[in-house]
Amino acid sequence: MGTQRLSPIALLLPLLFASANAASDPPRPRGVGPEFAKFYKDAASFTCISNPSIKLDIARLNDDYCDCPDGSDEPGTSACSYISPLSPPQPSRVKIGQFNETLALPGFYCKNKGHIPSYVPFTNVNDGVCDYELCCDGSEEWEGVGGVKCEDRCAKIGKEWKKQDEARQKSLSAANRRRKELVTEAERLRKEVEDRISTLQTQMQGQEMKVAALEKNLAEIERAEKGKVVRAAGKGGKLGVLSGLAKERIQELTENMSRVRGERDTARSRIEELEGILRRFKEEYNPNFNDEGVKRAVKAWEDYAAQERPAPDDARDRDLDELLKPDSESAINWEEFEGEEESDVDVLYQFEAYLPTPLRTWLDAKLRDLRVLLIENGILADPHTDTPESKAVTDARSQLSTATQELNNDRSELTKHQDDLSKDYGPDGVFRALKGQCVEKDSGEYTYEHCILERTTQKPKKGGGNTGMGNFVRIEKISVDDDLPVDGKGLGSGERYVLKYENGQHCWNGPSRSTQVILACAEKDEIWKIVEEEKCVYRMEMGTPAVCGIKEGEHAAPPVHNEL
Ligand code: MAN
Repeated sequence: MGTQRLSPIALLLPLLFASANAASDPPRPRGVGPEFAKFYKDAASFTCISNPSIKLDIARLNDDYCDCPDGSDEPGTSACSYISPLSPPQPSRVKIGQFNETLALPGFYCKNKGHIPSYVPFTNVNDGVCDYELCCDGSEEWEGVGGVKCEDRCAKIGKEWKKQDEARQKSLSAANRRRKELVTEAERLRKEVEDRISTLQTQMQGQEMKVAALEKNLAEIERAEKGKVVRAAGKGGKLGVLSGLAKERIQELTENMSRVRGERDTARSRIEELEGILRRFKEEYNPNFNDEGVKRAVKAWEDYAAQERPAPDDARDRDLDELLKPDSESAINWEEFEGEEESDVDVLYQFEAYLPTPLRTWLDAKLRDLRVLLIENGILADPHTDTPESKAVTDARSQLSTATQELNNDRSELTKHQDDLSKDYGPDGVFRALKGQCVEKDSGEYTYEHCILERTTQKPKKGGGNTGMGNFVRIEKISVDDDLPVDGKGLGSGERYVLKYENGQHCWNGPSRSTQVILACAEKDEIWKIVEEEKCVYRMEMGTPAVCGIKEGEHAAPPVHNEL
């Protein structure tokens, strides 16, 4: 079998279009492809392709003896197959006129009529094995070594290939369509972020103005509060102070009354208990024992019991209960008095009360300003230093703090979205549409999960905790050169996008786990293969339509099941 590492399809493809010209070419020596025909036109002699100084008699062409250093005199035999092959067979790489020890030709040319022409490595020529994968017409076994006879199977293989190719094209179109959808979706998501940014920016402008206004409002209220003349522990003016004191005193009295009532009740029940003891004593003592002390005690009890005593007044007790209730109807509504600024009497003696309202307001403001100025300059004592903040200030402060908090929330959301817009989401931002979608694959004792642009995880099938194999860090590109498996589910060769995941769970005696997910075009998202390349360093190969048709290369098309 071939020494070259390319798949049959890869070897066939370069010749797809060359075959169209083949019919018009003059007859060529055995094994020569149409693109090399020009070197073999002379009917009398042959000049080695890479060594024009070596000219041979035409009889030495395909005489099964290697004369040219580049093997070009043996296009139809394996005589020069020991020379390093061109890999991959690209005619453009032949450097004319320069001596080297590389074959000038990509291999033995099979016309493969009915299918696609192809080159077979020279080592395969006349080796007694039919290489139908590359040479469906069997022409590379022309000598019949060991009696081998390779029939022409191009019609059947070509038909099958065509079917496969159609499926491949269909799959490619589906993958490209899917990619287009993904790009559209990614654009929509990006637009959503952009829109949100502009909404937030407008919202923040308004919010900034609101915060500034509330700051001003708070400062003004605080300043105005400073200017208030009468302040004390209670709220409001003198009446407020009085009501504050009265409230405290009533509170104290109520508490004490409750306590005293409790003590009275305890004493009452003790007396009842003692009276009961004495009553039983009188009934049960033996009068025949002439005990003077006992007789005196019984007499004293009879005198005590005969005294008239007022019965407990239940109605009063009920009144007392009502009075002690905090929500009793007769309870005083202190708040009514707390808000009062000045008493009517105060107002009566206030000179400015007799002024017209506008003038009074103006004068009041001036007086307050003067008072604040005096306080701020230490000439008057600040009456507010040890008094609690007024409700007006507390409300203004809380409004400001709510508005500031809202502004800060908007600010951090804006930063998050702006950062997001500057992130790399791959070609055409396509991975934005796949972010957070998870794909799984079983492999060995684990199920592996890849949540796109988020994380990779190893989940033990037999139970136990999951292991983080890395969190998404960036997108990179690498060059790969792999054999493309028959089912096409592999990387092939060319530039490939890689999603890098790092800083996963720490590996005992090793690094933090990391994963690189190498992507190739496929009709749907699927993990093809997982390898632990080194301890805790993982490599996943994954197919996704997101990378289809981005880079011209062998793997621009998605894989199809290929049994050629
Ligand atoms: C677990 C898995 C393996 C890893 C070892 C390292 O068993 O995460 O992939 O090699 O830990 O101790």
